[in-house]
Amino acid sequence: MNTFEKRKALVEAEFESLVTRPNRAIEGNGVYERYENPVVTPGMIPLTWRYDFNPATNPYFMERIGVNATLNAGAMKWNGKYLLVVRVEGYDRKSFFAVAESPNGIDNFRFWDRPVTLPEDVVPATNVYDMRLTAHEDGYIYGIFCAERHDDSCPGNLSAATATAGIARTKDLVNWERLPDLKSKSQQRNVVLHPEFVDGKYALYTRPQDGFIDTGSGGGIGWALVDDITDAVVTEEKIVDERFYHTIKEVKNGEGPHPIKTPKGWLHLAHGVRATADGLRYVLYLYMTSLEDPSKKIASPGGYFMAPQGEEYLGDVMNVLFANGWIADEDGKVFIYYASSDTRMHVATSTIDRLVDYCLNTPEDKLLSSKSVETINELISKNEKFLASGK
Ligand code: M1P
Repeated sequence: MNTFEKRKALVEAEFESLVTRPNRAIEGNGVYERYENPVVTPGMIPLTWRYDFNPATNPYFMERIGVNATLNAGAMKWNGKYLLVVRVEGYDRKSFFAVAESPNGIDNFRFWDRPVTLPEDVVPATNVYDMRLTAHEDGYIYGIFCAERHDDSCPGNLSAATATAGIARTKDLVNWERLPDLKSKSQQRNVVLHPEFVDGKYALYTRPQDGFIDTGSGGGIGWALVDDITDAVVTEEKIVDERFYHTIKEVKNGEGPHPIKTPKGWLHLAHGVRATADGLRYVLYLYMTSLEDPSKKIASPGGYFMAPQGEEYLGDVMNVLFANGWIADEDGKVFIYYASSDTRMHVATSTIDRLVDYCLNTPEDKLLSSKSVETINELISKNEKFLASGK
């Protein structure tokens, strides 16, 4: 065997063993189970996207196009399969979207033949990422994502950028129609389309921010009603889930995937960010809003729901969990897809019942250490009474 054949055989065998590696649940805290292996990694990107298979033009069977990270995936069930619309980031730092499909939601994810070809808006975006998928009751599947461009009002500053919500829609996840980017008085990232009309309008979870990174005066996760999704304009924005001093979401927060409708309210997954001496820390948290008014918060469990653990701490941007995709099955099982440290995708599983129980029975953050002690003492007293009763 020559070099080309030897390397090709080796690379193909490694790829196949990675893609078909079975995954196993790890017992957790009762709220959810993590899994042993990540579900999508750069090594699972199809070899035909990365290698030139012609020995005449690639005699060493070298990788020609590298993928740095597979992260922040939108998710949905489609024709009985679990689909992720993964943010794939090349060695060139450009992100794009690609669909990966699994028969069971926990392993055997394989990418479709080609990445998503997304039409541009009038002004092309330098980078696109973090798509939230919504199968809306109007019959379309929407993908809302961040469209990033250089901020040309700062010509001397190569790092000045703007974040806008890009909007595209599809009926088959292959052919995408690009709609104009969301118009809003502030920059926007983490914009998510609610799956139902509200008062006959499209409803968006927003994240107003003063700058590209800084949310500044943008008080948290917002809510805006839009008349026409083909020319979406935010006129009024109210804050649904606000930020607070000395909490997991002191610096910023953002809606994850669109909320899941449950008999007790809309169940939301979001990320919260706080500053540490070592940089920003991103964790996941849950909250619930009312079925009658999805912009009205009815449950706010204190603290984080999931935070980085073990190898999840390590990656391009350390100490980050970020989720913009989850799938609720008909039997109530929930697949939570999250990325760790902007590098790879994982899954955790739970059920709607357990997540709602978590939201309704986890004490709220009462914003003072003394109140946290009071809350713990209440649980201890309740337990002492119950255990003494001998039941
Ligand atoms: O690096 C962590 C995350 O930072 C941004 O999220 P946010 O706008 O909430 O700060 C995004 O760039 C996201 O893609 C990234 O994972």
